[in-house]
Amino acid sequence: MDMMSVMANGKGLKGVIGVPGDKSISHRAVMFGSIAHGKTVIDGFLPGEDCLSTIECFRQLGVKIEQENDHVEIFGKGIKGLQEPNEILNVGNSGTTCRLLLGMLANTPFFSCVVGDDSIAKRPMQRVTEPLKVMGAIIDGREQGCYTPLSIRGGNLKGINYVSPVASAQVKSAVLLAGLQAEGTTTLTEPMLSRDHTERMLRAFGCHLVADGLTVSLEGKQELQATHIEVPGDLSSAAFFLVAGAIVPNSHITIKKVCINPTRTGILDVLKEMGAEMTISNTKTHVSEPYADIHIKTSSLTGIEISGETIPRLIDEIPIIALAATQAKGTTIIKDAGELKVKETNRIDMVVNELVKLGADIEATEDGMVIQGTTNLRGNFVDSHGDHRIGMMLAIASCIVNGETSIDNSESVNVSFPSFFDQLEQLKH
Ligand code: SPQ
Repeated sequence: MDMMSVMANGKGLKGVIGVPGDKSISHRAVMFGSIAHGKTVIDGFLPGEDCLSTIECFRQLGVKIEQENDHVEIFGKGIKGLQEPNEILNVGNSGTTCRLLLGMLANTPFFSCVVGDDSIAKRPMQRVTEPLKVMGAIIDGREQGCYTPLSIRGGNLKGINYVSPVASAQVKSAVLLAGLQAEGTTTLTEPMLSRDHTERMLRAFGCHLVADGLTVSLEGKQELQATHIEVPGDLSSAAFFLVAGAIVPNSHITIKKVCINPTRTGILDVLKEMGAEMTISNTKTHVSEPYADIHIKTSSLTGIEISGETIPRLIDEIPIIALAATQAKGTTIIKDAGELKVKETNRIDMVVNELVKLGADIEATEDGMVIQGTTNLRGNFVDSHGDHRIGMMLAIASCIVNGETSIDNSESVNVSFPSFFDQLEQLKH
């Protein structure tokens, strides 16, 4: 358990940086490359713990994968090239690995067991095991297959017309990946649009699918063909430095090549609405994912309400938005975000508990939080509770507090952003 002590230096954060590759895209590039025919090359891969868990699981399924930093080569032999694993597949802390892997294993005519860490054991898996069972997969596990450890025997699936009760990219992706090899058509409709990296990347691997509003549909028995994926920077990682740039006095930060897929850019809309002075330039597209450079400087922020369809577009950024709200004039209300309770931690409770320790005026509600600004935060002992996004939010908070902040379990940042503390230091000089 690492303890990190951070102090504000009063000089502001300045510089031009890049952030590591997008986590959602990195996972999918490894997974789709593993079931495609031929050699898939990934550049800009995120070598964080979550994506390395995905690589390890597919190696155990018999796929040859070579990885050096952000360069990955995958020698795929199609979905039928996957082999029954000898050992239990361990997804570590990664919900994406767990749920998308289950969707793929629903296709494979062999037996697998999936486990993860203590956090994964608390996250609901029924949201994917239920539709996969309806399609024909044989799944069991703790509490009737709702929680890990899970066992799965796949194969002989039938397409499904599934109306998902949650706006979740992991549910959508698991069902589509199962549908890829099923008999007939698979259609999924979600209540609000979740991130669409699976749809974009499946097309890049040669799959035909139809996306129309909230409904996605594909025919079964499709084979994927290897391709080259360049992963743009992760906006969810950039978000920590964007908020830092806005709230730390005397700051100017430019972040290069950040993914600006519209299903992920809720944070940019919210920062603009709060009054952040931010510009977006050099917009380009690679394998249907748009990316751009984002510049932000110290800004005067105002509280706003964040709710409804915006929530899935910024769900992972709510911890850092809550910190921004402590420095915004007036009230910020975050609603319709009950999904935060089933992330790596209960992120409503964790954000509120830890920010209260720093002196924030913040209250939890049933499906979000209410924050009054502006408050002068003060240093204290805080804890990431093993949640990477809480750890990084607290590290940015420590740049504006009076006094020293000690963050327990700070190593959790390695899940999605191993170079986070080094890059934060770089911006301080
Ligand atoms: O992979 P994991 O652990 O679920 O990661 C998180 C995160 O904060 O990094 C959530 F805890 O991101 C999810 C995100 O919340 C990644 C993801 C994806 O890549 O498909 C989708 C979102 O979850 P959901 O519930 O919409 O499927």
